[in-house]
Amino acid sequence: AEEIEIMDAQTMKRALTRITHEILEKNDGTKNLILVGIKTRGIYLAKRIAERIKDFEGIEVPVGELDITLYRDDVHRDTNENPVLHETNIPFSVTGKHVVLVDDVLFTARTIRAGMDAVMDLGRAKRITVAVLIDRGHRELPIKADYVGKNIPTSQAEQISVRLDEVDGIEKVTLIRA
Ligand code: 3GP
Ligand code: 5GP
Ligand code: MG
Repeated sequence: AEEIEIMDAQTMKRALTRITHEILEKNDGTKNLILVGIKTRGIYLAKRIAERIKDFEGIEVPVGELDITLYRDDVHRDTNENPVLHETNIPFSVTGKHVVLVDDVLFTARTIRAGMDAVMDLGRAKRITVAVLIDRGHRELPIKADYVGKNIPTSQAEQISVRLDEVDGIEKVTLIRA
């Protein structure tokens, strides 16, 4: 398989810094802002955005976590994938808040949809938006990202690998071609 580098540590850092500024700009600061990371890497990205907000504004924004994984009855990644919510760790009220859902890669958007459902079950958020490091296309639902690190048009067969220091000990985004 062929692996092509898309982002390195510095471009990832700049993208997250830009996304942070965009969130603060659209939200008019940190008031009523909440970040919710989706399972492994989305959680670390949400924490990094919160760190930057602390640096820029001196305010600590709450970070919640959602564990949503796809249920597969087939080893082959294809259809028959349904997101299942395993755990919700959002120990604060979402009512009246602007909730930013954070994930590493946006693909079909079925995971984001499940995340929206989970947040809406907790209360009436004023607004829910979506931030992702990579948008690889192939949406299967009418959902878009509000904040995007990088758009990478992919084929169905291609895969994006997102590696983060906290999980992988390296900072790198690559495109993997089978
Ligand atoms: P993450 O937990 O960091 O988001 O979806 C579970 C994991 O599988 C994800 O890690 C993601 O990195 C990895 N993954 C890679 N390619 C795909 C894909 O095309 N679909 C899904 N569902 N997961 C993928
Ligand atoms: P969805 O299809 O629901 O948008 O994405 C399903 C889950 O798999 C999400 O958590 C998303 O981040 C992850 N995902 C989808 N495609 C890729 C990919 O190409 N690479 C990586 N690393 N994660 C992916
Ligand atoms: Mg993900």
